[in-house]
Amino acid sequence: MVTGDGAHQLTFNELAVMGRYGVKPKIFVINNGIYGVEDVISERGHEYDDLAQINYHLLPEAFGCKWWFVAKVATNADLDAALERVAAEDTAAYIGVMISEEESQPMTEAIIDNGYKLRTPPIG
Ligand SMILES: Cc1ncc(C[n+]2csc(CCOP(=O)(O)OP(=O)(O)O)c2C)c(N)n1
Ligand SMILES: [Mg+2]
Repeated sequence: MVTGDGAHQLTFNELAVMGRYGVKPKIFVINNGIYGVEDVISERGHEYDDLAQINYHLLPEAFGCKWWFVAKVATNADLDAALERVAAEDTAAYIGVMISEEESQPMTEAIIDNGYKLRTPPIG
């Protein structure tokens, strides 16, 4: 499963169920620190789109997921190393992938501006 940090903040309680039943998922949490899609549907830079910073890779243990391979990665080399382990081992894996806010939005500011303005009726 690949999830964003904002989406995962609504769902990570399910880790406890995974721990309880001993399932072995491979989970990647793409952590850009924001509810990024809001850039496109409202506008950039609202504080309410900033997310609480969680050390996601510590969650599996807290939720009773024993023996999971966990990692927090911030470089391509570290991600590659984690992926190699995930591929090689028959284990549950949970990888927090740090991405900078600037790098996480594939659209230009001009396109985002245009997008949200089209959806926002003018006032008055
Ligand atoms: C089942 C469901 N619940 C809630 C939402 C509302 N929702 C839309 S985007 C989003 C999360 C966006 O933030 P993130 O996962 O960090 O992704 P980013 O845009 O930063 O890549 C959520 C929870 C949804 N789309 N579907
Ligand atoms: Mg996000």
